Amino acid sequence: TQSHPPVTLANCDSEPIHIPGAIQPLGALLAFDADGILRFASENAAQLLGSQLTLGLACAPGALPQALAHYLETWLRNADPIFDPLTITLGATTYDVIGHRNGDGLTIIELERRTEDNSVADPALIYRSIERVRRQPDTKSLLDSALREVRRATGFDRVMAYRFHPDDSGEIVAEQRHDTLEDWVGRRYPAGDIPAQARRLYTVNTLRQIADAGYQPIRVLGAPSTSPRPLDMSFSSLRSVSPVHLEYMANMGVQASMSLSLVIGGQLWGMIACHHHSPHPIPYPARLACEALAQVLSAAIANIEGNARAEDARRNAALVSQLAERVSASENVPHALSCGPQTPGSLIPGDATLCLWGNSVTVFGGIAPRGELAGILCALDQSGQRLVHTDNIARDYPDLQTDLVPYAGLLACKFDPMNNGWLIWLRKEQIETLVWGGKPEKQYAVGSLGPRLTPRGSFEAWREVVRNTSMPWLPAELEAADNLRDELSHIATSRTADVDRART
Ligand code: BLA
Repeated sequence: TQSHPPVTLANCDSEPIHIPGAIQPLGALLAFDADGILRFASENAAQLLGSQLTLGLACAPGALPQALAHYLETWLRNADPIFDPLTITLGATTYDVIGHRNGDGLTIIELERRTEDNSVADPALIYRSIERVRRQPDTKSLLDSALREVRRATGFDRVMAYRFHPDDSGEIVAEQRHDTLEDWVGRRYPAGDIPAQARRLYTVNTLRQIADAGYQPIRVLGAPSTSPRPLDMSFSSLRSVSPVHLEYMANMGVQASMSLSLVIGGQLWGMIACHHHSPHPIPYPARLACEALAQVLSAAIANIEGNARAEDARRNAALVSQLAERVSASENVPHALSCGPQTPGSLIPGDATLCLWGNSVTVFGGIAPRGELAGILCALDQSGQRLVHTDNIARDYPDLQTDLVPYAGLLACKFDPMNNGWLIWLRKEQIETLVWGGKPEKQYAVGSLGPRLTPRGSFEAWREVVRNTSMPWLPAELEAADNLRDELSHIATSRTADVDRART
């Protein structure tokens, strides 16, 4: 019997999708080295060009159409990584000539058959689309507007905004769709649906299409050489896609897709993902228009989110210094914190906010937990962290669960060790219903590629009720707590020093 290596998520993450050795049959591919030697060609290239091509040699004079030969000659010599656009006509067919240099310094030239030519790529229309998107005031309307424009330019059945969560799972946050299709907004998909190497590639190559998921790949052959290195197709438009992903599309009932990356601060923030239920090639100029739109959209989201973060940080800083002033003007720390309209509870939203000072407990808002606060904090102090926080007490501090009833989330910090001074914020359970696009468990199977994780067979909505968790403590909230702790502990330290000086 044959023994298979254990199936792990690594099977999925390690598929080398940048070197598939094949293209989608929408055209042909040629790759030349710096000396103009043809190193790789798709099996259909000679036939498409109607000429003889020999791997390992420069193209014979006349082997390439004149415009293409000229293009090749120009770009072999030009170091500019952004090649000019070109279209050529061979017989009755128009091709977009799409050139780039790959990571190994090879010049890759792809000829992509131009399907029907609509006028979406009219510069005036592109400008109008971009202008419509750019004027939206918030992320939601930006996304809605961009999806409308992408759908108008491409005619896809469904155009979705897919946003990544911190754990790399994703959620459909907006969509434009054909009337007959189900509403998918709010559906979640596990991280493994877009494995790590694909997310990495999509961060740098921001546009891809699968014109017909039922295609027969065309092999890309390499010149015989002493060190055969596969062709790096990371930035190729015709790159043949992962068979696992094609299986996924088939399971979803999707025949064609296109996706555009939304990259913010070098990170994949999300994608615009498009579906069609029949083959649906998008002409190259229309894809470029969509890509320009996605870049404007990413910049606009970055701007809005950056402004919101800066505004929150300003508000929090003002509040922290106001609280610190009150505390430094008073001997009674808990009273100083609670005596104004603004308390530590105003800094971070929660269901209860408390201060422990010596043995006294002050409640700024809400009700104290069931157990004795000093004992709870003493147990938390063992961790030695500056900030203790969890959105799932039952999971992270099971021994404290009954003492902390009725709360599920806790954020605590010690600001004065001499006086056992603590601040603590508490949040109640927030029962969350996640609607997954299919049950998110991995299925193990031995397929044609050996043992691996296969995509889900069913994409029927599957509900998971998440218990015992509170709203998460956001990075900005943790920072606000840390800033307040910092100010209060400075005050406490200088008071201790004053007391020490008075004694000596
Ligand atoms: C790629 N997975 C993708 C892509 C999307 C998704 C959008 C980009 C390619 C494209 O544009 O079609 C995921 N598509 C989705 C999701 C929705 C959608 C979440 O429409 C929701 C509506 N996928 C799996 C498993 C594996 C896997 C288990 O589910 C691996 C074992 C792999 N997905 C996988 C791979 C790619 C991919 C390898 C890269 C495809 C490529 O670019 O070659």
